[in-house]
Amino acid sequence: MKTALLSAAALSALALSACESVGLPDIATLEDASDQEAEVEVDKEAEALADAEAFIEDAEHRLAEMSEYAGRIYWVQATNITFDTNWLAAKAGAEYTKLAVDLANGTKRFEDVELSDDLARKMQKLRSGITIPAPSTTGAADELAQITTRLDATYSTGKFDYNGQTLNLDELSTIIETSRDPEELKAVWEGWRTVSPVMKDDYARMVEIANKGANELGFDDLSDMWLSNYDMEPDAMRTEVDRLWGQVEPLYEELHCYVRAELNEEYGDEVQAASGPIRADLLGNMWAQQWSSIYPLVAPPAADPGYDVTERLVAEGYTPLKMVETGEEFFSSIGLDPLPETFWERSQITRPRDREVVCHASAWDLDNEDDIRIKMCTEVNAEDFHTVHHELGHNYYQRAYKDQDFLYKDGAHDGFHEAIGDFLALSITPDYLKAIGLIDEVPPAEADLGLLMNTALDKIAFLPFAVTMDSWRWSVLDGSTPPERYNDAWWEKRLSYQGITPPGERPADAFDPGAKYHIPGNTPYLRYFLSYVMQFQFHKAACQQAGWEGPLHRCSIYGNEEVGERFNAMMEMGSSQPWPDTLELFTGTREMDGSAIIEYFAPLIDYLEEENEGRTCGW
Ligand code: X8Z
Ligand code: ZN
Repeated sequence: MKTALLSAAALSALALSACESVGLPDIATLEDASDQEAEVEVDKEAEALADAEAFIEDAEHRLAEMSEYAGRIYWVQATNITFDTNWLAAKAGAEYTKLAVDLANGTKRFEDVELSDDLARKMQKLRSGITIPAPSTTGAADELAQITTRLDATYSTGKFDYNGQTLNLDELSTIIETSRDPEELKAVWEGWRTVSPVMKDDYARMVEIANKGANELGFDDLSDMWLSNYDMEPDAMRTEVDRLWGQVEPLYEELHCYVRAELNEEYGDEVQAASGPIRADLLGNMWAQQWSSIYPLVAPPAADPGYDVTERLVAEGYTPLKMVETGEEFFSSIGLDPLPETFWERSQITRPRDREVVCHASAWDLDNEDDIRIKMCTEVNAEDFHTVHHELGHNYYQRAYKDQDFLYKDGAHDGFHEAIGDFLALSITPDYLKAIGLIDEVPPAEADLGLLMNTALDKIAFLPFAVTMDSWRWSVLDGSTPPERYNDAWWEKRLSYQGITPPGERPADAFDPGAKYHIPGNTPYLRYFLSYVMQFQFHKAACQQAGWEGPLHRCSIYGNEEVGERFNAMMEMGSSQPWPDTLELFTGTREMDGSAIIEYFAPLIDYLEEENEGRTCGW
């Protein structure tokens, strides 16, 4: 997700603060000597405060301009990767980093000033909000920007020759999703991972530079800096992640146990043993992060919902454009304004045939007014139908907080941003699909297990994957995993959290983390873990607001403007207040909480526990 924004409100506040500081000395002249000393202090304080206000106003103004300038260059590069657009993106990236680092360093002179909550919050955002900071040493920002651009472009243009054809990631992914031939799966899985060894030295150098940047800004290392963006101390946030993972881990273990047994039945002991970890290439996804593609292999008997969303979309003649229009219609149904005309003119909805692009889906806000867009390589299938809602969620959030000050034009925290669209997509229930004419009949209650299994394969399987991603990255950033251990540490964590293993020994030069977009793309991943917890909290709260009394997985807020209004009120707050306040606004609770997931999947949990009886679970 990228944002590029401009705050017009910034300058008037600057003028006001200058007036106030000019007025104070007159009052001081009327007082006696000791009072005057005190007044000098007060005067200094007031001056420092005015200085801080002016600094923030200026920072917001400059950042807004820079983010629009860099954002438009990034857009051009991401939708047309060439030598020249990479050059431009690296140049703009370096300029942006230099400005952001300058401003972050600029906050240091206000460390001892007693600031209003608002100013302190903005200072903190300036100090900790740079994802990959450079130190202010000459050349560092330029080198860093060249590395990050190269990593991004290497990933996005990655290919593998298979069976005499040169295949890109979409094509390789389709094989992983649909093939049931273990040899083919292994070849394609290993093949995609040939794109990343070349990234490893760049990655290690990037970590080295960015940690220097983090140190300069007063952080122990970059992992601490990333974890400083949650309105609590980094260590408290780490504990929070452990707590949330602890809430859902037992459910994941049941799912793992059940799926392993089904795969053992399908493929036999030679390919998938009945105990120990699961082979990563058998799970229907290039990174084993969402498993719904193997639903047919693990479907509970006699619980068939009677439809397959991919088949239905194809049968009804859906195009990528129609999928996005359908997504927009959902947001409209809860009372949100339609997307602007420019969204349709400027978005990239399908992969262009004639050039290289960054296909990984994203949502953009180019001008902080209305220039919101998505960039996708949409295919007509259930996964992309969900992704369309996910991306639109980012765009609707961006538009909802556009009247906030520049530094507050952001999610309450990054997990909120990821959760908006997914939360709405939880309302893609059979009732909803019938309402939009995609299916003719709503399946009976007996199909619930099938529906829940399908959702769990995506939403529950994802949780330990998300934990793995940033647990690995934090260990790299804090130095506990040095470059020579990058790949081994990756698989140790994959095994420990997910209970999965590669299909064969990994080559000595492998850099498997680099074969997942968010590592070369430097997108922190904790946000998705938090989102996958919170979207169920949002869903439960919304269904309660709607007066829904049935099972949570059958509840849809489609068409509910009352819920939409409360939801929009939460989105409008942006990041202007601590996230617990914003969470409370919509859900009535101040804590992230995994219990809504457990409630949502309760019938499936019973089923899994029964099926797993007598099996030794774990790995
Ligand atoms: O990267 C994304 C979105 C863009 S923010 C498509 N997601 C994660 C991923 O693909 O790994 C959404 C789910 C997790
Ligand atoms: Zn997203």
